[in-house]
Amino acid sequence: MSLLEGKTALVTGVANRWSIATGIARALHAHGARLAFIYQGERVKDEVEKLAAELGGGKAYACDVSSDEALAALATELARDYGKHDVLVHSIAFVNKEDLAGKVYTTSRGGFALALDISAFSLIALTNALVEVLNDGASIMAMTYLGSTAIVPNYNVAGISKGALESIVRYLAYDLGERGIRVNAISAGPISTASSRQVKDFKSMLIKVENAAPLRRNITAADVGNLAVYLASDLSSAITADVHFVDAGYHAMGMYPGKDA
Ligand code: 0WD
Repeated sequence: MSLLEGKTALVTGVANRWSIATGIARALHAHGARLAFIYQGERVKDEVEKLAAELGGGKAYACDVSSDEALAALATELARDYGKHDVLVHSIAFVNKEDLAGKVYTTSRGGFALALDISAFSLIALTNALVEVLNDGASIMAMTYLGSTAIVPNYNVAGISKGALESIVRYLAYDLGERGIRVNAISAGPISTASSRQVKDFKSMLIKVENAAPLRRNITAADVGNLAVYLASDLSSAITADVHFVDAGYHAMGMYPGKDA
């Protein structure tokens, strides 16, 4: 029997076929999960609907996570079309491009609020909207990055929002633990996507990882998908409130030998 047979998963954050959420959706589908998707707006609707059709014919709902009305409508639609869900994948972030370069202290009040709202608070908002749609024993996972706890030049307010997101993961794990619902973060190494390419000098991050990580390689969205399957499955039934790295071991390095590291 497949690891995720009989489980239903809501996947957020698919923008196109390079999105990390696309890799996660493919892996969840391959292991037997039934999928539902949200998309932010018309710009990405076609891509998401195409992927949904390819991966089992699940539904795709328009939902901007900055809108409480849209989240409430989503909860109603999911309950109507699917009943309960077992997995929630949060793979959403947004930061103004001008805040992904230079000095953190130049971040505007508005840019900070926007980054934290979309990239961190949205996990609270999604959970609150969907709490009755989730089965007891469900698994929630959120995408994060090393820039939450370590300085990654240019990642800036994105890193600050990931710090908040990881803290939210721990508090939600406590809130929902009495229902057996687990909440974890996946800390992925850099992957070239529409979002990550907004970070100044992003390509140099890929070169550094390849040179310095214990596995001497970068990771793919499929690597993230494999970890997501484990976190979605009953194999991780006692695992919650933690940050799980899928970064070829880069986070464990304290000193980087070699001129390109
Ligand atoms: O190196 C990387 N790519 C890493 C990404 C390393 C480690 C973590 N992450 C995280 C990101 O911070 C994010 O949380 O993984 C998550 C997914 O990022 P991604 O796959 O790199 O980026 P992308 O393909 O752009 O998907 C993010 C999507 C948005 O894409 P666009 O390009 O359209 O902005 O998040 C969605 C949107 O589809 N999104 C929203 N969805 C609903 N409501 C909203 C919103 N308000 N804003 C963004």
